Amino acid sequence: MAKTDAFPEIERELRYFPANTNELQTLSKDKIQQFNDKGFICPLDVYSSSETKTNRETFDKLIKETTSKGGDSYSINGWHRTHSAVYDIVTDTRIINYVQDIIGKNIVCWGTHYFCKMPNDSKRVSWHQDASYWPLTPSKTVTVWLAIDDTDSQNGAMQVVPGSHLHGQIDFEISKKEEENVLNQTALNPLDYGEPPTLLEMHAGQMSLHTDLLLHGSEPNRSHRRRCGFTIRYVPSEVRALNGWNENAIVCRGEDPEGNWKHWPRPKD
Ligand SMILES: O=C(O)CCC(=O)C(=O)O
Repeated sequence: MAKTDAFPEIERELRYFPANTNELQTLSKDKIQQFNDKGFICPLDVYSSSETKTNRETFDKLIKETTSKGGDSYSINGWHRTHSAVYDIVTDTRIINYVQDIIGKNIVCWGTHYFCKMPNDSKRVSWHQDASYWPLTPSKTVTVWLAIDDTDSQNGAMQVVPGSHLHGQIDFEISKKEEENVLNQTALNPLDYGEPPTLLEMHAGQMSLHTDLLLHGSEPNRSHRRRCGFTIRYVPSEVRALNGWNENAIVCRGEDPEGNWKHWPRPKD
């Protein structure tokens, strides 16, 4: 049965709020226009090749740690609070400069999640809107998807439906088991809501930005190469989190004058 709201008990404002920052740090006006029209920007350069190697080594350590505790390649969720190497990516000035151009100066990171498709991983991420999963209001989260490995059509790069963020909450159903969905929602008729899908191919060290109502997903990894992406969720501090979703935050730049978020310092590891 189609659903329109995963949290009917709380009132959320789910619509697209265009980026309109005055003093741009890094992005051009054209890029901001593209973000407002299409809902994403890709690719953007961040890390050098030696830094990318370090990011990969960090992830290799994290995956060892999680698998030793019974986790898998999708279990590293929210480790920015406990692991300094992850905290350092989340607060990297180059990433925050891009994010500031979209959401302004008071920047809070409330969540992170590595989506790692191992070689020949049969799982997909079905078409979905992020905001649909989150008890946050208003819907102003921007996601950084940082490529830890190269990502392309063969190893299950993320795809987006450009323009779909302008349609508010789109109906979805709870995914069927045979979909092998990493998450649990599947948007209905996704291709009716925008331009034909665009594949976000990137080299390791590059990143994309997408807004939380943009339809996106990814196919299984049909290659012998790993495809790991690190997602970082940022909001302007005025966004409110319900059901305790404000507990794992880092104020990455500026302040949180309303005290909406519980702020964590850099962990000592
Ligand atoms: O990495 C993927 O394939 C999907 C990531 C995703 O769904 C997200 O960033 O919200």
